[in-house]
Amino acid sequence: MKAVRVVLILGIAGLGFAAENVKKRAAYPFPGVYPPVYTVSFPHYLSPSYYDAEESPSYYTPEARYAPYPGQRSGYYPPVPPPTAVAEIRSMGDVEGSDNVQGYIMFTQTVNGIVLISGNITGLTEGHHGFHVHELADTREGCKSMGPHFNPGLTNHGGPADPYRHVGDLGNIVAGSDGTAHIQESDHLITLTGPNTIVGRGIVVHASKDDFGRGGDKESLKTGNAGGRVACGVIGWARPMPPIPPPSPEKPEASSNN
Ligand SMILES: [Cu+2]
Ligand SMILES: [Zn+2]
Repeated sequence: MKAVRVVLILGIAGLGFAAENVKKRAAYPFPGVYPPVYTVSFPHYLSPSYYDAEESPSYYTPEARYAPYPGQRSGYYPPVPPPTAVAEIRSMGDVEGSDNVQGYIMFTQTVNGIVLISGNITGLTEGHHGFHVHELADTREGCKSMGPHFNPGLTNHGGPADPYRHVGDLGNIVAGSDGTAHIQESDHLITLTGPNTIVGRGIVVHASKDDFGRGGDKESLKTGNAGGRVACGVIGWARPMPPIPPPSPEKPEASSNN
């Protein structure tokens, strides 16, 4: 009787493990395409400094509680900082003559899921440069160890506005005659939270213009023929930037008097 009970308990435990594995497989349909990161949580909520008004004044002033993030309606929102990431862009010597390429790129995820991308990259040649999130943050052999474009959906390469594209396809950045690209854009497909997060992956600036998969050859559907990797950076968590002030300085006390 005792033996039967032990077998039963082991059997139930075994079923539990099996169910756990099935769940992981179901949530992650393409094992091997990217590293097995099953849960990625936004760590700022866990950090005491984000709940300390001295350390992080912008989120805990009364004004901040009523300051909507871009795309929000006005009204009360809990003072939660937006997920924010940063990548320090540096040349890794993959392409000759690119040693001076450098800059920072900030990513801020808004409440409607749009990610704002901003920053400046200097030291570029004038013109268009392909700009992508790549699968890995590995720089052991320079930018080329960052692997292919981040592509959890196993699609062809495309432009940022295309319905089918790699998640990492952010298009081109454009450097002026001074070699500086000013980046101020948004993207609907990359995210900082959830299974398709770009945090912990790499961002690459290429030597040539990305043709958005319209080059008519095989390479175009993989890389957009964007050429060598002039610079790259690791995308990691950053301290959130102060919220954007609301369009009108209305406060709840003022509106309750009406
Ligand atoms: Cu790329
Ligand atoms: Zn791509």
